[in-house]
Amino acid sequence: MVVLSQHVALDNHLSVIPTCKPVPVPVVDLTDPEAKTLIVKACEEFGFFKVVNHGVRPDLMTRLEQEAVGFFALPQSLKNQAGPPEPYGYGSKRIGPNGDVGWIEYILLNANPQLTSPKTSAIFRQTPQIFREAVEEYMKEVKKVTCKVLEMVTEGLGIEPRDTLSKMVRDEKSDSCLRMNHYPTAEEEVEKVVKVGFGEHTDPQIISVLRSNNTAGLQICMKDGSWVAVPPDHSSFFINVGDALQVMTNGRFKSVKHRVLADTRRSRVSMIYFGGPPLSQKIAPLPCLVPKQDDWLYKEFTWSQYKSSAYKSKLGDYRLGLFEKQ
Ligand code: GA4
Repeated sequence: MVVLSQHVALDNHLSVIPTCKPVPVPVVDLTDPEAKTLIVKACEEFGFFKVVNHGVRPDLMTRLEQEAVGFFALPQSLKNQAGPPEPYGYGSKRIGPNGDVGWIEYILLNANPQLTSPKTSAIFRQTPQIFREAVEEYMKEVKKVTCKVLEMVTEGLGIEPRDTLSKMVRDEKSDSCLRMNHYPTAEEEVEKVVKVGFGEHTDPQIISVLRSNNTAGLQICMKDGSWVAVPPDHSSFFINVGDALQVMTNGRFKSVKHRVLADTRRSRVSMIYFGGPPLSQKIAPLPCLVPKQDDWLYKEFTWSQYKSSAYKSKLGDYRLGLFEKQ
């Protein structure tokens, strides 16, 4: 990783001076017998790691990327028919309902096919059937990786049964979603600067699994508040701890703050699977990790309560604050 300077200009343009202090991104080989120990360590230290030997066929990743690129290349008027997102559908520049903006266009899909909204159907109306198939195949595979990682987490932490976390994502009512982001290039010469693509935030769900093309942009925030750039790697997945997992581990794992700074000379395409629990799932520190309720740092809440609270917040807000015990 490369440490970048801290100043972010208010007009959404950035001047970035790399200081090139290398920080190792933890890399976990999922076939390594030590993987579970390394995952726990990475979740404690960074809330973030890269996964190799994950078993997802590279052609599934590139196929979805190509289909997404094809969708984003459609005329704006066609894409707009699938938007604005509420929260699913096509979005451009606006992120969420509370005034956040970025140099980005995106598609947000609910992973549960039973919950397709009119906006999601509009996405697939504009594109050939193979886009829908690419999404479905990719989601099936990335969900397996998500569950495998979550089972390594439970094993590494000594939580029983080992599907305590993965069953929340495997549940047919799981509120997981897939986001496909396009950080476009700029046409105007004056626009050819680094811009905030996706402002700093933490992910509300349990765990997020990101794959991008080979264009840089993702940065994570370290415990000391410094930002580090994550070198892109189109054949690996990047995993980050979400707010719900921070709560269930009573703060032992940190939901990592991250952002995307878009270099407008190269387009970046990413797809992120957010592993979320069913809406009715109760989220609280896991009793096997923290038996005494007095030691809980968070109140118990349902995923549905957390999600509605998140949608009332701005991207950069500290959303867990409302759920902390005094
Ligand atoms: C951040 C993580 C996911 O991309 C997301 C985002 C969601 C949205 O874009 O609709 C939110 C954001 C994310 C957190 C706060 C709220 C909701 C935008 C926003 C301002 C899909 C999610 O689940 O939460």
